[in-house]
Amino acid sequence: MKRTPTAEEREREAKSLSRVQLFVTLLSMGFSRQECWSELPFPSLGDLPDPGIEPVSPAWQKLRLLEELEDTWLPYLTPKDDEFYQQWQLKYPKLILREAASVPELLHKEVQQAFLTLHKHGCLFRDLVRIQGKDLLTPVSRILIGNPGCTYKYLNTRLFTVPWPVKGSDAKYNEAEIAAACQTFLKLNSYLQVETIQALEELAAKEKANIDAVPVCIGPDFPRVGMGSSFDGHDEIDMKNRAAYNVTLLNFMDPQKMPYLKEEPYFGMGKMAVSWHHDENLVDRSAVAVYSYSCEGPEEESEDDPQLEGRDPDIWHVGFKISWDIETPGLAIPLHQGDCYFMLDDLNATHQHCVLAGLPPRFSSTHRVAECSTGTLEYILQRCQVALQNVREEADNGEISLKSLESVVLKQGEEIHNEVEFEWLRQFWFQGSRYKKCTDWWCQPMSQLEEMWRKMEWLTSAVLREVRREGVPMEQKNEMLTSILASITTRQNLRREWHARCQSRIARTLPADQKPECRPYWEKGDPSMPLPFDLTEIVSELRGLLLETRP
Ligand SMILES: O=C(O)CCC(=O)C(=O)O
Ligand SMILES: [Fe+2]
Repeated sequence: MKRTPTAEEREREAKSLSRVQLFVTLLSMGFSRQECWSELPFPSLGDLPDPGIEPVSPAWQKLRLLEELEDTWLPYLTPKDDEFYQQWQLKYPKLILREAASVPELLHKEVQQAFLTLHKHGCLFRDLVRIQGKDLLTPVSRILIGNPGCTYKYLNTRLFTVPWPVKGSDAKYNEAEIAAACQTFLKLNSYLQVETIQALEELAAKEKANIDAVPVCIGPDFPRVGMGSSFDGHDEIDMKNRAAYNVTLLNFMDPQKMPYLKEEPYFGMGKMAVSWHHDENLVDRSAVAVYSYSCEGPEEESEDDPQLEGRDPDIWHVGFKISWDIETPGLAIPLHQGDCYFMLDDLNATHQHCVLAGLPPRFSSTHRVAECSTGTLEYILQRCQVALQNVREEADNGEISLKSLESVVLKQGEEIHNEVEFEWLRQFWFQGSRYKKCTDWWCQPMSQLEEMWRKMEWLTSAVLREVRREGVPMEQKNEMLTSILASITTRQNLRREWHARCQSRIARTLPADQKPECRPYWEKGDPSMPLPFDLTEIVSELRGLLLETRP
């Protein structure tokens, strides 16, 4: 039976409605829905990206919106609410919770021990991520474990896996305990993979049952609802691929040690450890499985007080909302020690989630199918080989001669040069020496990539020699210049940006082993390098040459 709302609840509901109406108004004004729901940290008054900000800019509108909504919230549900389970089933059917009791006790013990081991050895780190051109330190500490050579990129930060011991892996770890922990997360990965496939099958069966419930009188040719969705045709292979987790991103946060946590801005769900977001860099429609370990003592379990509104701020929760929908209430799902939840199929694309902090420290292991077509060591090594195929001969001093001066070849060479420098070397060294904490796995590959990159510096210098050489026909010069100028300009801009990031105030606050290193870096006139680090002069020279050779 649904109870009658109290006067207070009615008032709250009315406020929520006016909040909904405000959203609707903004939407009808052409305010993008993404802006209403952006997961990005929104600026406070003293924190605007640009003091001369236009009064109609999205940042301004968002600010206005939040000002207007000061003390009213959109509605959300917790298990205390009567409509909670019904709404979950209806609006969030691809969100699955498996409570701790359904997971084998031995696995709990092992996994929880593994979290504590990695924490004890100092293997988790806060990331200095970049959001909208700003450097921010995540409140949560993280480590990526997964297939050897795999990487995962989020918020402009490429994380490199500490390998788990898949067949054929020769990974060495600094401590036997760390090795055991990585093995445990591989075991958890297999368990969650099986659970995911089972949950996907159940979901497919449910969808099918719904389809079959549609009356047949609409005829055989009529396109039936639900058909052509994710579960037709090659469903079994798709299902397996979409549950083939290749990495897990571990999170840790102790709220007692985080004096400032952001308040959830739309629903008033309280302190957030992770703001609203979609998970990035995943294979389309792939699942995400999360094991949640809040270090709560049994005596701390608080009794649910039915008088209190909203979620219990002592308990960790995961929050969900539908991305484009301003009417469906959000959900705050309590997570107790050892609970697991699954985001199936396109849930991560259609919904956003956030993590709401409780009192105790908490770990989570978030298993994902990282989209790593351009994110594995194997891939980047192959790319570098392609670029270096243009080397004809190499002299003792490093100088090289080129095989081809064709513009497609030159262009590709310079693009790969940028890719290895900015997506791999600088990303890796920006994270200080953290990767040495657990394993030396990335040391040799990084030296190898740096060596290949160094040769590319000689490649670029050989190309520059050609465009400067007297007697080369204007047309050919023009083509060469056109093919390399964009990449070299990008290189100059990105070098400046990475250099500044490494020197930033926030970067300087990090402990020695996490201090960003600006690498590769060399001083002007370094005899071992053919070109300067700072390409300002070269870029203007090339621009000048391009003007001269214009047809
Ligand atoms: O810790 C969790 O439950 C989820 C964390 C999360 O959303 C993430 O790391 O992307
Ligand atoms: Fe997430």
